[in-house]
Amino acid sequence: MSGITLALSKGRIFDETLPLLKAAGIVALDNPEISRKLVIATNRADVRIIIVRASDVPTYVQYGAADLGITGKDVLDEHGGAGLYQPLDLNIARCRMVVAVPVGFDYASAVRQGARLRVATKYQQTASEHFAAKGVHVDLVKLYGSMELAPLTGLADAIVDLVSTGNTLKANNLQAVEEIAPISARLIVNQAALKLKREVIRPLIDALEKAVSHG
Ligand code: PRT
Ligand code: MG
Repeated sequence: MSGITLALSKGRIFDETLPLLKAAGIVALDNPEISRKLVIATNRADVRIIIVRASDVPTYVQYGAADLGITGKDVLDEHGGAGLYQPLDLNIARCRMVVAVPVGFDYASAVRQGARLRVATKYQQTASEHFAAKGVHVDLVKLYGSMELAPLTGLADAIVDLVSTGNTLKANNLQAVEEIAPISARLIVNQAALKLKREVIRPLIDALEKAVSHG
């Protein structure tokens, strides 16, 4: 089969990817928010889109169930990136990975004193690498969402989470005290697919690269 499959997640990744695809000549024929379809045809007979959970995008591409995918750097770092070619920073869905604590909690002094901190996060890999590099001892509590609630309920002293406007932190009386990394969405490609379907995939990568730099 010479056709290609692109894995996307619903919501901001899908919404912010559409203009880039359009600039590359690809138009989705359905909106997954409305149609509930998980396989979406495009104006090109040889390109289809599948809709998967954001954190599952690297897995689909790793195993070749999708040839390409678009996923946040946050998700990619947790996955590890095995078997994935990462040719492009798409510069969309931008935000920051931060450490946040309740307003009034003196994080810097807790760190200086060598306190052991309880940190709630969905991003265990990112968080453990960050605190290990700083030499801070932490107990990580794995959560799947609404990390902002953890310090308010006594579940944790701090969180590691994504921030864009900062409104969610503010509304929950939290503040960012450390930036771990800037985050944006990346194009990922299955390495075997790149070799086997190079004549379709390479021009698509090039067109997306143009769309990013001219957008
Ligand atoms: O929501 P779901 O559990 O289905 O999956 P998901 O959260 O993994 O997917 P989605 O669609 O919410 O996020 C997809 C990708 O968008 C993430 O992997 C990030 O790379 C990127 N992105 C960009 C963000 C944000 N900005 C963002 N602000 N992902 C999440 N947020 C959340 C953040 O976790 C926090 O709860 O928005 C809240 C903070 O936003 P502000 O504007 O109040 O600061
Ligand atoms: Mg979300």
